[in-house]
Amino acid sequence: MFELRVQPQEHVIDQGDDGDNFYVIERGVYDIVVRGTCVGQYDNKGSFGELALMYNTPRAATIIATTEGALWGLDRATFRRLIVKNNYKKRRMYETFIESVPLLKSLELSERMKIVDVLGAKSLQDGEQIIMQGDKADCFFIVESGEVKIMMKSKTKADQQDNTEVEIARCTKGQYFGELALVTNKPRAASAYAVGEVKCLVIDVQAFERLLGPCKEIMKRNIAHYEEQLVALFGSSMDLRD
Ligand code: 1OR
Ligand code: 1OR
Repeated sequence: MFELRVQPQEHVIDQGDDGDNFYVIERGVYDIVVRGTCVGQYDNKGSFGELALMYNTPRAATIIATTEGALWGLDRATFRRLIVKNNYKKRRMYETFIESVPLLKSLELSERMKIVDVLGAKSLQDGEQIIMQGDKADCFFIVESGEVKIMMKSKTKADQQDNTEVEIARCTKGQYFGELALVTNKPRAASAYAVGEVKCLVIDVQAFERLLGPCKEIMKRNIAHYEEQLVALFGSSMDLRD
């Protein structure tokens, strides 16, 4: 990889160009611009520029540095040698599992395979925290194996002594969590912990926006159920909406 320093307003990638490099962010904030509109941002972490190299397509977005920044670049040939081969393995490894995830049923096969291309895997030990209530959100999770416990403190009782975490839900194989903050653009509404050994698939917010649009209606319907249960548990649904 080679290091690249960038200045504010510098275009690292222009939409429509051919793909030359893939970039990993060391530092800096970068706007994601599609047809002149800013649709997202990378804030001091993440990577971009993989799509044109993976699928031999023109650059799908313009990436503009908004601060001084530093990037690590990987040239097209090296990227393809390392990543494309790895993606082939990943597709074979996760194909069956991804086909079994109820949330993703409404997608086309090719769309589900694109999800496989971008997903990361995370292994967790018993009791390990995966999400912390109140944190800023940058990814979405699907349980590959094991069980995840969702715990919540009431925000309206935040300054009271008895505000201990209560278990509100469990997620098992094939279920998802961490969508709420991404859909509502709010901090994490609850915490999540591994129960025993857990494997999760992780999708970053940009890929979530790009690939899971068709599944958002299903997620929103489930969020409506959260609100009903919140009223039953804490006596108000303020916590999710405010
Ligand atoms: P690329 O090689 O096409 C532009 O060059 C890069 O921007 C692209 O790879 C991705 O790494 C990154 N749509 C398209 N590209 C995106 C998006 C995106 N987000 C990041 N990139 N989104 C959908 C917009 C309608 C998601 C926006 C949050
Ligand atoms: P997030 O991004 O806010 C915490 O991070 C995740 O816990 C959240 O997304 C959901 O995926 C998950 N209320 C709020 N979040 C819940 C709930 C929930 N259940 C799971 N999560 N309720 C339980 C409904 C069975 C209602 C509150 C009592």
